[in-house]
Parts: sequence; structure tokens; C-alpha cells
Amino acid sequence: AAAEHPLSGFQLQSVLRESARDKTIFLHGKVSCKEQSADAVVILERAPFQADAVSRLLGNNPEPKLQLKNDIYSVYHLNPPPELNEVKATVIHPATEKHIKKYMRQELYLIQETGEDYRNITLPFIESQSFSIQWVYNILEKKAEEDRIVHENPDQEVGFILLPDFKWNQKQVDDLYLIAICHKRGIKSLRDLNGDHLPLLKNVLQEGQEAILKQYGVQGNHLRIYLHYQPSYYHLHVHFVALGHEAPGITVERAHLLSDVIQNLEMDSQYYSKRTLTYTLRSDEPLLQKFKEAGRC
Ligand code: M7G
Repeated sequence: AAAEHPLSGFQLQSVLRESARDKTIFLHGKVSCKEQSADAVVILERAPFQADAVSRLLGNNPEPKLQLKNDIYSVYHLNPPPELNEVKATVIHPATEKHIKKYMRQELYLIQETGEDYRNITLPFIESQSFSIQWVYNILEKKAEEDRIVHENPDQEVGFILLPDFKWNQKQVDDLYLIAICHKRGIKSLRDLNGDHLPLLKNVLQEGQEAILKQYGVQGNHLRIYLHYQPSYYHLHVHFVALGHEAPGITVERAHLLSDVIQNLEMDSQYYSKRTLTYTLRSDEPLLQKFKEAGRC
């Protein structure tokens, strides 16, 4: 049975992190399959409420249990019907050490990476790593998630694919989350962008907003559209997230608004190869070690 889906053979090793506020738990486990055992990361998340389903939860609830009543205040426990009690499970299997560490809560350090630091420390480090972006190529080559594509501009220089991020269950637009993945290969991150990429970036901004309005009825001024630096995956992609949704990774030191990126490149086409970029690294990240060795933090 374990071969059918990795959840059935999952044996818990440790809780990497949990958040009562976000209703999520991050688990590290082993999955045994054909006498082999591989690491797995499983993220469990309670689904957000859908406005159109709450009347079923309130009106038809057979036996709400009263917990507390005081003056005009009362608290009940409800028993939701199964379809409103969904738990989303994201599975990474087989998971690498880097996946496991990514979800572990750890002390953070702020790095101020100059253009020179990037060329001397960060770039050689990224190039020495083999963190697979096969999932990105699968999307671009229509080998995976083809049925989920919301919009495509097929041009290999200035085109991209827009599709739901796997963080989003697509059931409500409150936590809408899509990613635009550019067709052009070799643009690792924000650092590689220059004035030549403006047509690509403008297409992503313009066509991405239009497609989301058409498909989901969400206006561009209700979207937070940004790139991460550092990203987890070094192939250029842009996050499109509902403005009201506090997605992980929208901190000031990680998210760079696409509209700002475009303006900066319009003012100076070499902007991102020159300026100091600030970001955090976790205490066990090898890149932090490289900065320490170079006496840069
Ligand atoms: P990132 O800025 O490189 O790193 O974004 P982050 O994951 O630390 O934010 C990559 C984005 O791609 C994230 O929002 C992921 O949730 C999303 N993502 C990752 N994978 C492996 C997949 C996938 O297989 N399919 C889809 N649709 N999205 C993914």
C-alpha cells in the first residue's frame, strides 16, 4: 500500500515546526517502500473557511456544544460535516536534508549581501549546489500540472506560465496564490535581472493580472505581486498572492514587489547586480557558513 501513496507508510520521526495561529504542522517522517526507507516531509494544514459553506455549518449543525455563556457572550463547539473538515496534506517524498531543514524552526541571521559578495560567495555556492528544479521544468514542458495552467505566453524569451501555487487549494480567493514561471532558462534570481528582462517582467505583471481578473475576478490592486530573494528554487518565478493573505515569505527582507523591480531596472539596468540586498539565513545554512568564512558576517 505504501507504494500507492507515501502517506500510508509514513512513520513520524519528529515535528519540525507547528503553528497554532496558522493551523499547520510540519512533520518529518520515514516512508518505507519495497524494503527501502526514504525521508519525507508532510505539511498538514486546516483548510480556510468558505463563506458559502458557513450556513451549512451553523444552520444545520445537529448539536452545537455550549462551552461558555456570560451575558451577551457565548462560545460553542461545532461538529463540521466531513466536507467542511478538510485537512490539506502537502507531501515531499523523497525529501532531501535541505527540505527538512527548510521547515525546521531555527535562529535567523541577517545578511547584507553586496554585489561583490554575490559574485564571490553566493554565486559559487549556488552553482555548487544540486537542489533540483525538475518540478519547474516539468511544468514548462507540460509533463506535470498541465491541467492547472491558468495562462501561458509561450514565447521562450518573454513568455511564462501562470498556475496555482501548491500552497493554494483553489477553493476560496481569500488566500489566492499563483506563481508565474518564466520560460527562459538560466535566470536564477533577482540578481540576474537587468534592463533586457523588462519586456518579460512587464508581460508577467500585465498578463498575470489580466488572467487572474478573468479567471478569479480578483483585481490587480488586490494582489501582492513579488519575487523572493533568496528564492528556494533558482529559476525565475513571481508570486501572485491575495493582498489580504499573510503568506509565508512576505517579510520586508525577502519579498521584492515586481512593480518596484521594474521601476528600479528602468532607472538603472544594472541595479540588481550592484546593490546590497538584505535577507535572512537560518543558522545551519551552508551559505551562512560561507559568509562567516569570508568574514562578511
Ligand atoms: P520560492 O520563492 O523559490 O521559495 O518559491 P519558497 O518555497 O521558500 O517560497 C517557490 C514557490 O513554488 C513556492 O511558493 C512553492 O509553494 C511553489 N512550489 C514549489 N513546488 C515544489 C511546487 C510544485 O511542485 N508545484 C507548484 N504548483 N508550486 C510549487
